[in-house]
Amino acid sequence: MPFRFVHTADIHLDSPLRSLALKNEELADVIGAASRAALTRIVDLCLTEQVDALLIAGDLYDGDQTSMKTALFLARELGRLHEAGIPTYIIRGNHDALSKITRELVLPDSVKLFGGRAEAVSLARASGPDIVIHGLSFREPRAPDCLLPSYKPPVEGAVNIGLMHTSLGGSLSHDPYAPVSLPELQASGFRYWALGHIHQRAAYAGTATVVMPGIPQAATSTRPARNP
Ligand SMILES: [Mn+2]
Repeated sequence: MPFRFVHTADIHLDSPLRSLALKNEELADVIGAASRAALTRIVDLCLTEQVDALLIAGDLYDGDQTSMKTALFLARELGRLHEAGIPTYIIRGNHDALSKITRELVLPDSVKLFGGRAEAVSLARASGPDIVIHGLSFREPRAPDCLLPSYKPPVEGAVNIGLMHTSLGGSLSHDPYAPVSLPELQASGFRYWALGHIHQRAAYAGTATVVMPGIPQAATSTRPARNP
């Protein structure tokens, strides 16, 4: 029995667009709604495809600008998955590390929000190998060190999937966020690394399939490129 999932990251739900909003209020409204539309369409996709899980690899929220309205919208959307029996796995990235609303909001039981200590969650399945999902959230917006050594080791005999928010190798002009190299991820014993942070899609085949899904909205990034 195949295990099928949707992996996304960097939704930046209700991210404010300050510079655009100053110039053209109408356009800012349209683009401002894009992050919500993206999440709704991701949930629709999960339902249509009847996947086994949704993975969100950080920056679901956009810091402390978001309100309870944002949180209620999120709870409603993830509630649609909950009703369909599809669990959601979430880690926090640099933009939602300190988000208060995710701490206060009661999400459906089927939503696993990983904390600042690594955890590995086993999925019971009727047939096929066990699936183990590993996650670790940013405790604070800065994460200058590699997080890989903090993850639990892969469970032998199971298919291990890791969620990580990382700038990967990064570039010298950017601050590193939980830097890690592709060879390190490939050698980790995990089967799939569900990454987030860089708003440009990239996928690397190998012993571990490593995927940076990019921002789920259309071409326009809502964040300055320097600090995704
Ligand atoms: Mn990020």
